[in-house]
Amino acid sequence: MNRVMILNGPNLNLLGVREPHIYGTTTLEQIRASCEAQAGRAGVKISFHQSNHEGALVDLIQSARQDADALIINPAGYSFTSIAILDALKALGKPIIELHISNIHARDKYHRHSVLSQAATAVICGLGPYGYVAAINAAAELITPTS
Ligand code: CA2
Repeated sequence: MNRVMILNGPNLNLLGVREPHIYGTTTLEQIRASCEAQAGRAGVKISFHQSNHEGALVDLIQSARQDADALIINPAGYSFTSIAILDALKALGKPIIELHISNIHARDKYHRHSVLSQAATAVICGLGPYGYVAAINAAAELITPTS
């Protein structure tokens, strides 16, 4: 079965708890549950992670070279700063979907330009928690194209 690693960056453990006007009321645990359900429908196996630490995210991206067939990453605040995560993504050699819950292009100037998008196969933003469901379908399609 194809394997999709889902990575969540700093502060996403606070989803549903703080700033619901921006990030909504859905918790990361609820998102994990919807990812598990969608993985079953899409016929892929997922691993789901969250870390507040840049190096831990780099380690997980490196492990995806052996442990995954595609990567979905919501890099959160590291989207706008992390050359270390960019380098790890560039070395992955597998489909990468960069995901944001909010529409980063409609945000303030600090949240508009992701330095990681150049390494992504595709970028999904602004769909809310449904973006994770869409990203799992897209990852399955990128691993095994149906058309
Ligand atoms: O929309 C997204 O998914 C973001 O990646 C979330 C990041 C933000 O820096 C990006 O611009 C867009 C921030 C995640 C912080 O999550 C929080 C959740 C609740 C309360 C506080 C922060």
